[in-house]
Amino acid sequence: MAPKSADANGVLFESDAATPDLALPNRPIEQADDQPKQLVWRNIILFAYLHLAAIYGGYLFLFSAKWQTDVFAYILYVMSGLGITAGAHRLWAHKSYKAKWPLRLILVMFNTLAFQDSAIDWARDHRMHHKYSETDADPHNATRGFFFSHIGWLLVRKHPELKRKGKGLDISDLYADPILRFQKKYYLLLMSIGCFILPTVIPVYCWGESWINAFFVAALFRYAFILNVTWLVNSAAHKWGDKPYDKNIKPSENISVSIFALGEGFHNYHHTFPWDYKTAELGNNRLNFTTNFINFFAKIGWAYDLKTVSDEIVRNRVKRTGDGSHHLWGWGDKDHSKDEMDAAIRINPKDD
Ligand code: ST9
Ligand code: ZN
Ligand code: ZN
Repeated sequence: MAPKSADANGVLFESDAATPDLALPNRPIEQADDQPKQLVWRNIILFAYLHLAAIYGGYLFLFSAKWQTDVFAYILYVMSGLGITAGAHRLWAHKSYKAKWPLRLILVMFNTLAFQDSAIDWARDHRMHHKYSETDADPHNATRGFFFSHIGWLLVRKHPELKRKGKGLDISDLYADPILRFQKKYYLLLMSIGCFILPTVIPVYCWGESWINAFFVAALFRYAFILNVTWLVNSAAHKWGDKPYDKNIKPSENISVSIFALGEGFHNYHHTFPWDYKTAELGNNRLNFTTNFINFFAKIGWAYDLKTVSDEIVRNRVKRTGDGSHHLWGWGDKDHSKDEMDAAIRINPKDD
């Protein structure tokens, strides 16, 4: 197996791997040059407004909105979150499973509520993030610091290296899907309706909420909250946590991020084996809501061809490149879940 692109800094699909435990032949590098940042004032002003409005929305969420509005905002958070995790991320960016058109339609609608740009653009940036991870061609290169990888990358022009290497990226599979083409073509209209208009109008007309509460809670607070949770995967989960699978990269296992990100914080595993539809190795999927969602649709046949990685390959990789924190290598380790311990076969057990 030879890597598709000689300068790749991370595997994207299984076919990129070149070692028996599915890594690249070369050790990843970290790189960030001091390219002057070209500020994009439109984005700076809009994001500053959004965050101030979201603080007000958070206050109204706690002290003023009707309970139905709060529940509605939570439901929108889960729906739009799944549009990112199960849709843009695991299905479209990584092709880690396939979905029949009704599921793709549901996911594209959920995805539009999230307003993180069209799924085609999201997946294109994300493929660059894996393939050229922690280099100038990575849109939110974490070696440029927490702020840059969190939100800063959306406030400046992209690095020329990204645009140059991006020309070689194959996204023909994304453009082949008419549902994705439709979303991209009418994105501005569909996103305005899904992310701002419906979330404001529904609470007002369905349970008599005030316009102010509906707009600031269900639209702006909910939107800013999901954005920040998503960005935490790029910032916090590229900085803090164990590296049981590959200690040579920044992405880490971050359970706190995972809880809010519907199962997407197990980022050291994910960057090691990005085509695994679970994005984690957990035996039980309690912290992986997205995996349970995909499993449900697999049961009814709408999701199929789910890719995962064998225990043997994971074990070999953990031994060769892990930082020693993998829970399978020690009984009673802090990460050893009670369920796993209960499920273990123990001969002549005695706890002392
Ligand atoms: C947002 C996205 O927030 C967040 C994504 C986060 C990803 C997280 C991943 C973590 C894992 C998953 C976990 C999920 C957890 C979810 C939990 C949920 C509960 N390849 O972009 P342009 C070329 S969006 C190849 O304009 P500028 C291309 O030729 C927020 N080529 O660059 C392109 O032309 P075209 C809302 C590429 O001018 C041209 O360059 N949205 C690539 O430098 C120009 O591209 C916003 O705020 C590529 N990747 O502007 C909008 N990229 O497109 C933010 C570019 O015609 N964006 N090219 O083919 C912008 O305003 C601008 O993109 C910019 C850069 C100012 C940042
Ligand atoms: Zn990452
Ligand atoms: Zn990914």
